[in-house]
Amino acid sequence: MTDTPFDLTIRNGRISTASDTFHADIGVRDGVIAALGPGLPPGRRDIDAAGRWVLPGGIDSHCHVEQLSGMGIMCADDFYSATVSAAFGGTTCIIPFAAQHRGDKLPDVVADYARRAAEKAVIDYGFHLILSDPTEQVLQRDLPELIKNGITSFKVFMTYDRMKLDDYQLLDVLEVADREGALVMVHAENNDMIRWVARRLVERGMTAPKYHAVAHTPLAESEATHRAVALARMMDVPILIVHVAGLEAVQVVHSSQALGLPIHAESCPQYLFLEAGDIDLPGLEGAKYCCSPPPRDAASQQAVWQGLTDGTLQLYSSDHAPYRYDASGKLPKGDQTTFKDVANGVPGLEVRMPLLFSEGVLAGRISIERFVALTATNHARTYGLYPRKGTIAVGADADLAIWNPERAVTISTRMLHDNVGYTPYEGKTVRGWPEVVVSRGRVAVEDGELKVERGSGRFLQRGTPEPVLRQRLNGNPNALVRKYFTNSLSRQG
Ligand code: DUC
Ligand code: ZN
Ligand code: ZN
Repeated sequence: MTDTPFDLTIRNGRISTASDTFHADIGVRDGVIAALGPGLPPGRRDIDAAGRWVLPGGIDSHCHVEQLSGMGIMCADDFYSATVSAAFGGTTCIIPFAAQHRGDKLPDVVADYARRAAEKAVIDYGFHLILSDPTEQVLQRDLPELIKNGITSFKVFMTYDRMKLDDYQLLDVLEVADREGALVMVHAENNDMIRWVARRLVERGMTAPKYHAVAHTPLAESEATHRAVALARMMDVPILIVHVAGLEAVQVVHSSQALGLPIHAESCPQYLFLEAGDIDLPGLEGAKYCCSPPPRDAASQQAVWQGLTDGTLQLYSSDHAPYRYDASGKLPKGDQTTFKDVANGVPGLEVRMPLLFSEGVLAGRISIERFVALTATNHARTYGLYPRKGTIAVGADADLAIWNPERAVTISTRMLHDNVGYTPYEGKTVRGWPEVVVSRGRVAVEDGELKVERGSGRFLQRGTPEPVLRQRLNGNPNALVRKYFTNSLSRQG
């Protein structure tokens, strides 16, 4: 078999991309898809995918790994456990955050995350920034430099006392993103509405985890979403609203898009499969389900399904924010922990794709092509990785997941590979599972075993996000800020 042109051939699979489904073989050489078609010659390694669906490996563009939260709590997953867990769930690329806390020097923050990821990651990864301290140094020197080095997106918070930017700072950040060619991701919740309600709840002894969902009222989300849209509109720059949870927030995004505004949005499994009622458990158990925004009600779940189906929401990410149900994470004050102290976030890296495959595709809510778009292709396009990642095409990285659509799996903490110690989806049975996962041509997961080495994942320098490129073509030269303060939409990125 020494004269074979391929290191790996995957034959007889049913392949889906974001636009097409067809039967073909895939020939892989040097980590890249080298051929696609019927009857390819055998590879040094041959995988028969008859009866299986061969899909692009997932890209999870919103997850928190080895990151200190705004409250100073370290995530339970490091770059090894997080990337192993991702791979077992069919994800071959992640974009977690390098998080700046106030006073941190941005280049040092990035260097620190880069070093830890390079030592441990088993699949490819990029970074977004989290900006909490947009000083002149950050805005004028650090961000332009980091964007040139392939970190072309950053998240900003409208809530959390220690992370939030005020509207003036948000405008500064949007201006830099526009000038330098980056995409701003917005956590849209009104800090003062949440603080005001939370304080009164605590004063009245209503401290159980379920009150987290009361304090984080859907109005705080929809108000901030609306304000973020207005700020982006004034600056005429695209933004991406992350983790959209509530019906009204979906409506704000939808109506902005109907006006032709470049508003992009993401949602997550917890807003499809959990409800606020899940937080209402005895004792502090509900802390396991506390995330921000919190899961809402059936009408909001339905709105999120609709948004994912009709294109209002382009991305489906895990927002994996892993905290153990103990003093290291969810319960920093033991049995005295109030909902205000609980570390915000739920795990989901490994089950993100199986949940949507089962409840979206096999249950008939979305097509397989839409599944691919929502879990892989749109992430690559949105964050400057396309067409290297996120599709099955000659020349693309061979990042693939071979799904058995017949296999039923009952989700349990025991079978997962993260370090969280619980899953919000314990006991839920899904149909369909990614049995073989290929990362840059290397079989990463097979027969329930990890086949790749710690530290073998690679950092991805990302290009200019497509929303930014589109805005340069379609932006409004008469938008207030463009008309008076900038000359052109066609800047270098
Ligand atoms: N926002 C996130 O994106 N993840 C976890 C917590 C939060 O507030
Ligand atoms: Zn957030
Ligand atoms: Zn998050």
